[in-house]
Amino acid sequence: MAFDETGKIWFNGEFVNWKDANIHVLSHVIHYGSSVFEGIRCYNTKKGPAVFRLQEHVQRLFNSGKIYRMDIPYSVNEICNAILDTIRINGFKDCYIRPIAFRGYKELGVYPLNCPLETVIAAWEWGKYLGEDALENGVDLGVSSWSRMAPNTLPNMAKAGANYMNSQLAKMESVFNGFDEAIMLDYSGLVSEGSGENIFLVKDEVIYTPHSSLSILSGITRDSAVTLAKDLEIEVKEEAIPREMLYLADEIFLTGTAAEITPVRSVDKIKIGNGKRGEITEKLQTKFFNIVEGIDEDNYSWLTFVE
Ligand code: PPE
Repeated sequence: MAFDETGKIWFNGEFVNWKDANIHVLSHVIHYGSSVFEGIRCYNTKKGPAVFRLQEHVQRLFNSGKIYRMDIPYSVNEICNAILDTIRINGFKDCYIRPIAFRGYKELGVYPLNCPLETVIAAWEWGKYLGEDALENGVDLGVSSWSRMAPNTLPNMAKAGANYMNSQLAKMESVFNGFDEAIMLDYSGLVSEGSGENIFLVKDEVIYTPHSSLSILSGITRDSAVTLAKDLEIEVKEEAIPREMLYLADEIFLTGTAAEITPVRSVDKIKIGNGKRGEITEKLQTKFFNIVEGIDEDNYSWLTFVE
């Protein structure tokens, strides 16, 4: 989907025109992938636009920065407010927000600390991540031949730009093989996550998802799905999941800010359950969308209203 280039982007504390939000080709980030970022959604609820779990996303941005010794020169609150300002100035109701902090232009060489740290917030309207009918009919997954980064290589808990080179390899492979999305295993062969989503499976009414030491990003939608499931009195187990457990699941779904809660209908061309969106998946989806659309009460204070 092409960008609408008429909007404004927050660039180190000032709003600039979309087309003026540029950096030099010798910026550190371009050569070495030195960035940390977030993806956040704003929903047009019945009571006006509201950002989903704003504080948690911004806190994760700072956590990612901390891992890479990036001192973001703003407070969490300042970035939260800048995000709300970015939505307001662009007049968005429904949008995807991309805050990013990166090492800028000064010198090259792996050692990054002499380069300035730049902070940017952009927003645009981003529809359904895995296609229009994915939320209803589900997607087809392929287990990737690329593993997720091993624990002592790149930290999976940081949402860093460089991690997405791994994601791109897996995503391209899956698309060339005719799948919608890739699922990656960790270095030891256990189920980890998608190129841009966490994964859940349902077996005999119990929900399973890989625990945090299985090379996953600790997804905020993942946390939301766990919370909603527990409230619906469905048992949730965070544990190690062998690949073959995917094939035997009654239901599988993916979670992510962009992907929201997306059902999975097959893995490696093996039909999951009856090949349609499962009952528990649908229950969680309905609850999730009812909250972000402002139909159900936001009992968890997940929404920050833009007005
Ligand atoms: N794992 C990965 C690797 C990942 O990129 C995401 C989000 C998640 C899990 C889910 O995290 P959360 O959004 O907090 O529930 N991926 C973001 C980027 C997608 C993109 O293509 O860019 C997103 O969904 O915003």
